[in-house]
Amino acid sequence: MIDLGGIKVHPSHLARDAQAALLDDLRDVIRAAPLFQPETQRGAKMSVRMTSAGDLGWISDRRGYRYEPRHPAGGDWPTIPAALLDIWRDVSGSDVQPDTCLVNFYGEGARMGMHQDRDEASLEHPVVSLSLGDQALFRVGGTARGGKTQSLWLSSGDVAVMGGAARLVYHGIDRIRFGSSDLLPQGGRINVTLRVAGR
Ligand code: MD3
Ligand code: FE
Repeated sequence: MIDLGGIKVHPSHLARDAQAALLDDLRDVIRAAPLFQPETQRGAKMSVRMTSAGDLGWISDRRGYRYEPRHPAGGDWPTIPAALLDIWRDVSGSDVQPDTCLVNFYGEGARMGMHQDRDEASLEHPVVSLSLGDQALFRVGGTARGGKTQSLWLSSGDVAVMGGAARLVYHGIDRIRFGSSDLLPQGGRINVTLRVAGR
């Protein structure tokens, strides 16, 4: 386990066969709730495509960021795959179940700027992240914008847990190494985050 400013990273938590099985589960999620490119309040499209599973899903549009009980095209979000709930049970240290699973897809050139995650109703629950596919350069700072940062390449099968003081650190994805993994036949990266958003 690697400690990156309070973020606990478990390298290769998932073996290749478990990664492939989860990818199949996520294909079912994406079939039921297609990926969309969220728009920021200022009207710019994010480069990452997203969808969600669970009782709530994260969306962003001209009205702002928030969790919603339905996909922007209408319809409930699909249920969170059981294999992801197993990972949450194994690493989160929380007895509350996650009610949302955000699926981020990074194609060639996609990135995510530095931000804090604070749209959840209570911020005492941890966030658990799983990386699948191409490697990504993850950057983490402190709880104030603009301070010192540390970087780490995240690889397919890595799991990270953001709890306690690390829950509110600034973080982002600077770039991916497109084509560095053969898990996704067309290349790209999927990151899934499990959260308690509604309580
Ligand atoms: C630190 N996702 O979905 S995962 C996000 O790889 C997000 O797609 C990135 O940032 C990705 O919000 C980074 C690692 C991560 C996820 C959530 C965090 C780090 C975090 C929440 C709080 C602090
Ligand atoms: Fe985040």
